Amino acid sequence: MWLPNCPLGRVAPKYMPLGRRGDEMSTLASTTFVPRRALLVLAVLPLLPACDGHGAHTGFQSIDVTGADWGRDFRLFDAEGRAVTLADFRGRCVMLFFGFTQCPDVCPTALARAADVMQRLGPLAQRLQVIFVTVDPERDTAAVLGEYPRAFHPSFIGLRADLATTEATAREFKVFYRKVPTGSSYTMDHTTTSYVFDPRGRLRLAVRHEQDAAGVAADIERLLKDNP
Ligand SMILES: [Cu+2]
Repeated sequence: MWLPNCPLGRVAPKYMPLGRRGDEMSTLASTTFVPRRALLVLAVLPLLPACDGHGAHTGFQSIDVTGADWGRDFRLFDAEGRAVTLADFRGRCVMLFFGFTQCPDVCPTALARAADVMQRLGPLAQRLQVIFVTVDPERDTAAVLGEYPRAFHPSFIGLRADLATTEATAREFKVFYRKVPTGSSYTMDHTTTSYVFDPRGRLRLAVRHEQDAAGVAADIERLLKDNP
C-alpha cells in the first residue's frame, strides 16, 4: 500500500507509460518530476516511520529514520579493491547513494547536490564522506568507479561488489533497482534516496531526491555538531 503523503519518493504518473497504468505505481499521486528512465520505485518505503508523520517534528528537513532496524552496515569494495565498511568512517557523517555511472540525470543531480553540500559545510565538510554505490557492477568496474564520483568532488568515493552482494546490500537499505532493456543495451531504474549516517555510524536520515542542498547541509551540520 502506498501512502501518498510519504515524502520519501514519488513518481509522476503522467510520465509512466500507459501500459503500466493499473499496476501499483499508477496509484501514486505526485507532482514530482522524475523521468521514466530514472524512475524511482520505493514500494517498500511506506514502512518508514517518517511516513506516518513521525519525521515532521524532529527538526530535520530530511526524513528521520533514527532507530531503523535496516540499513545497518555494508561491506563493499573501493576502486583499489579494498573492503570498506561503515566502521571505516567513524567520527564522520556518511552520505550513501545508490546509482550507476551511466545514469543520465538522477545520479549526476544527486552527486552535484552532494558537492554543493560539501561547499556549504565549509570546514565541517572534512567530517562528511560521500559514497556512491553502484547498482550496475557489470559496467561500473573498479576503474570506472575510481573516476566517476571524483568528477563531482575529489573526496567522493565509489564502491562496488559482485551481483549477489550488490543485491543484498540494496535490500538492506530498502533500495530498489532493476535493469531496463534499451535495444542492444540497458539502463537502470533505481531508488533515488540518499542516506545519512551520523558520526557514530547510526543510520539517521533519508534524503529525498527533491530536497535542496541547503536543507541537506543544515541537517548534516546538526548531526556533526550533536556528535563532536
Ligand atoms: Cu541514477
